[in-house]
Amino acid sequence: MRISLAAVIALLATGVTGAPTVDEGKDADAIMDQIQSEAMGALVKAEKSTPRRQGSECSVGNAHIRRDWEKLGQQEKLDYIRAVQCLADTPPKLTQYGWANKNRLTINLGPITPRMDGLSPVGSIFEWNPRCLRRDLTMAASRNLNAENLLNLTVGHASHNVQLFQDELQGTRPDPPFLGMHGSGHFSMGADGTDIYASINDPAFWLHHAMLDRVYWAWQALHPAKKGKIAGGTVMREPDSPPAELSDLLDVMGLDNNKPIEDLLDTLGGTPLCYIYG
Ligand SMILES: [Cu+2]
Repeated sequence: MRISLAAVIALLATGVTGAPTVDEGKDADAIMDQIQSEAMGALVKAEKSTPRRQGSECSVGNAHIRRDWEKLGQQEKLDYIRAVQCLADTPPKLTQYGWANKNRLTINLGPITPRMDGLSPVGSIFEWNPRCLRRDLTMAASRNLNAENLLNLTVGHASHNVQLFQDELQGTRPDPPFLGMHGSGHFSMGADGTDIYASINDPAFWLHHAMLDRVYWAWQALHPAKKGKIAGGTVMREPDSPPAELSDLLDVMGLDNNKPIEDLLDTLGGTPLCYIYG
C-alpha cells in the first residue's frame, strides 16, 4: 500500500516513526537539503559515540565529499564534464564496456533486452555491437521521483527496515505497477537507459546512481541501528535465490579486489570507503 505525503507528515507529527521531523510544504529539493542536513548531524553525533573501525583514519572531517551537481559552480561543472571526456579517452579495463568515440558517444554494449525500437537484442553482453548511444526522455516514468517517495524512503514507512527501504527504492511492488526511484530514473532516460547492461554506457547513469547511493547514505545515517543490515537474495531479480550474507564477496569483474558486502556498507568505514555527501 502506498503511503501518502500527508500520512508521512502525520506519522512524523505524532512521533510514531521516531525519525527526525521534516517540515511540511517543501518541495523535493528543499526536503533533500533538510534530510542532508539531518544526516550530517546524525553522522557527527554518531562519530562521538562510536569507535572508528580498526585500522581506519576516516572521519566526517576528512572524508571525500560527493557534491550535488546542482550545487556545483560553472567551472566545477565544466571540470566534471572534462573528467567524463577524459574517462571516455581512457582504454577500458573491461573490454566489453567503453565509449569508442567520446564526441558521438559511440558505444558497444547491448541491447540485451528488446526494449529499443529498431534495434535487435544481442545474445551476449560480450558481442561486438557498435552503435550510437540512445535516449528517449519521458516524464511519464518520473512519477516516483518526488517528495512523497523521498520522505517515505528516508523517514516514512519504507524507512523502517532495509527490506522495506530497498523494495521501495527498487520499485518491486507489482500492484499497482511501481517503478521506485531506481526504475524511474532509468525509464526517464529511456532507450539505452532501460537496458540492464547497456544503461551503464550513458553518463547520466552515474549521476542517477550517485543520487540513489545518497538516499541510501542518508537512510543509513538517520537509522544507525539498521545501517549494517542487508536483505534479499544472492541473485538479482531471483527472490528464491539463497539469502545474501554480510561475508559474501561482491564480484567487481577485475576492476578491483572483490570485497565482502560488510566492508562496503559504511561510507565512513575507511576500508575502503571514506566519503560523505554534501
Ligand atoms: Cu540502475
